[in-house]
Amino acid sequence: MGNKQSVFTEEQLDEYQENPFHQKILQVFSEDDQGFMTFNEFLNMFSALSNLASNNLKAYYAFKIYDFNSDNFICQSDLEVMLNKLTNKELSDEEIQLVCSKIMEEGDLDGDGRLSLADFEYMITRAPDFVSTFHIRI
Ligand SMILES: [Ca+2]
Ligand SMILES: [Ca+2]
Repeated sequence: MGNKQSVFTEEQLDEYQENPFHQKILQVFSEDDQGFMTFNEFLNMFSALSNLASNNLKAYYAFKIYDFNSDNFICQSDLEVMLNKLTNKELSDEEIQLVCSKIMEEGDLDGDGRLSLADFEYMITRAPDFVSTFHIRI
């Protein structure tokens, strides 16, 4: 028993490690490709994921995280990756396609077949549940 203090409670640590997105999260919040974080990046991550973060900030980081191929758009393939991770591949291909086209229908305002950050922010403002649970659901 020293004076060492962990930033996490054990429970938070478990939740973090089991989070299927944690690789991608590290990539978003870390400037180097290896996924190592500086202390400041680490603080940024936790402020973005906390309940105190503004909705815009959460939307921004959620967008970066869901943009798996990092082309600054969330397209069909990003959505497929996201849904597969979120559901542990329990959805059939048809179901995935259905959900993807639903999301595009809702969110793709300019009709170019992919979600820009602006499309995504607008979609989120209409789904406040998404934002309020972002710190868990990513
Ligand atoms: Ca993308
Ligand atoms: Ca669009």
